[in-house]
Amino acid sequence: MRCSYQLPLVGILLFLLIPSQLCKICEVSKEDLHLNLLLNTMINSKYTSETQPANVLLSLRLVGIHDQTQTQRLVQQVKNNVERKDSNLSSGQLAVIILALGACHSPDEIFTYDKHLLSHLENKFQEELENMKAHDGNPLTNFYQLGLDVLALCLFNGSYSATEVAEFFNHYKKNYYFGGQFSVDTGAMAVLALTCVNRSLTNEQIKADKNLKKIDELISFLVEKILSEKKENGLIGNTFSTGVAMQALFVSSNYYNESEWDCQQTLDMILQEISQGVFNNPTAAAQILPPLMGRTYLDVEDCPYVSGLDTFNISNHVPESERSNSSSLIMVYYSVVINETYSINVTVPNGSVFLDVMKAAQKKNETTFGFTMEQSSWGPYITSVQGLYANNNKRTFWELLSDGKALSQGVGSYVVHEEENLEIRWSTY
Ligand code: B12
Ligand SMILES: *[C@@H]1O[C@H](CO)[C@@H](O)[C@H](O)[C@H]1NC(C)=O
Ligand SMILES: *[C@@H]1O[C@H](CO)[C@@H](O)[C@H](O)[C@H]1NC(C)=O
Ligand SMILES: *[C@@H]1O[C@H](CO)[C@@H](O)[C@H](O)[C@H]1NC(C)=O
Ligand SMILES: *[C@@H]1O[C@H](CO)[C@@H](O)[C@H](O)[C@H]1NC(C)=O
Ligand SMILES: *[C@@H]1O[C@H](CO)[C@@H](O)[C@H](O)[C@H]1NC(C)=O
Ligand SMILES: *[C@@H]1O[C@H](CO)[C@@H](O)[C@H](O)[C@H]1NC(C)=O
Ligand SMILES: *[C@@H]1O[C@H](CO)[C@@H](O)[C@H](O)[C@H]1NC(C)=O
Ligand SMILES: *[C@@H]1O[C@H](CO)[C@@H](O)[C@H](O)[C@H]1NC(C)=O
Ligand SMILES: *[C@@H]1O[C@H](CO)[C@@H](O)[C@H](O)[C@H]1NC(C)=O
Ligand SMILES: *[C@@H]1O[C@H](CO)[C@@H](O)[C@H](O)[C@H]1NC(C)=O
Repeated sequence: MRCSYQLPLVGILLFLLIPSQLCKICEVSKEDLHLNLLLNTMINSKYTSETQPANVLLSLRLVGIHDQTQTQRLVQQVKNNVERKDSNLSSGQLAVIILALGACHSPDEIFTYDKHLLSHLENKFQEELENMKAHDGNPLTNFYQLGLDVLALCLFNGSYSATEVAEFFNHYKKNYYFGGQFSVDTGAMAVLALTCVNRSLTNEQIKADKNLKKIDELISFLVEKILSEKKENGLIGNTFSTGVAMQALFVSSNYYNESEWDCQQTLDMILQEISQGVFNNPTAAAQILPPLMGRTYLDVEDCPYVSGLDTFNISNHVPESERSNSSSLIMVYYSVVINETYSINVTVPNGSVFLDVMKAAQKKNETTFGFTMEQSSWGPYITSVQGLYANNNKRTFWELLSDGKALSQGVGSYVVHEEENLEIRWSTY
């Protein structure tokens, strides 16, 4: 059971009556210095993709940190992007934008785009479902984005069919898995979306709704899966899925026993990772901040005012990734694996990232090592190598590995080591 500070007075009185051990408070105080690090990354990073400012805006608003200058800057960037990219936005990108513009906006601020953007999202969500019917259950994007879609439609009163949601989220369970491995991020986003749908169905008092039962069972299944991905050290899935997993567990506490999750341990582990600079990407930082402060994406209409940005000690330096500045060179092995393996040895400055290795190889042989990429909220994403493109309808992608093990970071962040065996492999998920 989660106690939240935003409860009305009655809630606070109840809280005082409940024996304290029943109430798992798992959040950091706003004086915690880790927050400075996250905020610095969120605010001072140079954004390289459309969805980064939207993720940052959503995060700041949810946790109740307000700063007029920053908010205006972010809102403007988000709106510019919508206008520029409009029809090219994926469903989930549009959903994040709607969440960001709509969450906790002040009463004097008109949420101008609401109707237009929502109907746009309704269409995009339908296109995802159509694609699933036509392509063996594969959405245009992925189930994480379908979760975001339903969440935004549900929270802002867009129209969607609860029957379709119950049906599709249940029937095509393969979408919760990548390469046989349960995707915690995906399952947790679905729990948030389904919980919203559950609440609105329950509010509308369609108690006998058969969808409720299906949704209830599905949440239960997903929560169990998420908890089964809990690691010894407290992380759930990996470092980057833990935030959204925490959110899912906050809102679904009547689906598991208190003894099944030590929230404090998870929190401590995350704080340790923050100190080590692991959350140095604005999207990563934006995703972890709300759960650290006990907030979830379902709280968009229930916004506290915590403080202004000026109470935090944020430098105005662009956070630098800790790249070694030495002029020493290192040699790494690099292979492109399709049906055949194409190998090369390349020499790069110490401190280089995977992408630098790919560029060096490409320079040596464009035909064999040529590649394309797209900017995304997590940095550069590899879309093709040797002209062979990843395809969501076929569930194909370019997988990154080191010494045969899949990496948990992308080409723009992963720092390579001397004599490391790097590989980019044509795979299915
Ligand atoms: C779906 C998904 C995938 C799909 C993407 C294709 C598809 N069908 O959509 C698949 C399974 C192919 C995939 C691959 C990879 N992924 Co992935 N993926 C996700 C997931 C669950 C959702 C992404 C999404 O749609 N976001 C919402 C939309 C609105 O934002 P977006 O920026 O427009 O989304 C795009 C990018 O996120 C991009 N993308 C997906 N994964 C990754 C990873 C990196 C490093 C980058 C730069 C981009 C990227 O695909 C999205 C659709 O176009 C996220 C979880 C999360 N918390 O975001 C993990 C996540 C982003 N992936 C991750 C990783 C590590 C990878 C891989 C590097 C794994 C590997 N060893 O090969 C590869 C990417 C390699 C490459 N080619 O560059 C990590 C990134 C962590 C980090 N610090 O960088 C995450 C956070 C999962 C995790 N918890 O570890 N992924
Ligand atoms: C949409 O994307 C396509 C291909 O990626 C590009 O050619 C086109 O210019 C884009 N349109 C807009 C409005 O950005
Ligand atoms: C959605 O509808 C509910 C009930 O009709 C209402 O309480 C809520 O304020 C609405 N939310 C938005 C964002 O319009
Ligand atoms: C979902 O709905 C069921 C039945 O109305 C209810 O028992 C359950 O508590 C709800 N779950 C959440 C997370 O709201
Ligand atoms: C919680 O534990 C009790 C007894 O230990 C058990 O009966 C119950 O099924 C458990 N609930 C869940 C959701 O696991
Ligand atoms: C703010 O942080 C910097 C280092 O990041 C430190 O040197 C400085 O003392 C801090 N100031 C306050 C008021 O805490
Ligand atoms: C590369 O840099 C790291 C520290 O950044 C150092 O530990 C390592 O010894 C360096 N390797 C070489 C070969 O210079
Ligand atoms: C890093 O290298 C740049 C240029 O090569 C130099 O200007 C800078 O002073 C170096 N920084 C450190 C900390 O060595
Ligand atoms: C890999 O080899 C198989 C069997 O020879 C073939 O069917 C397939 O098209 C090849 N894949 C690629 C990407 O070349
Ligand atoms: C790369 O270097 C290793 C050891 O230095 C050598 O065994 C291997 O044959 C080289 N590979 C290529 C493709 O040059
Ligand atoms: C690139 O590699 C291919 C074999 O993978 C080879 O046939 C070709 O000659 C190479 N080109 C150059 C410029 O080295």
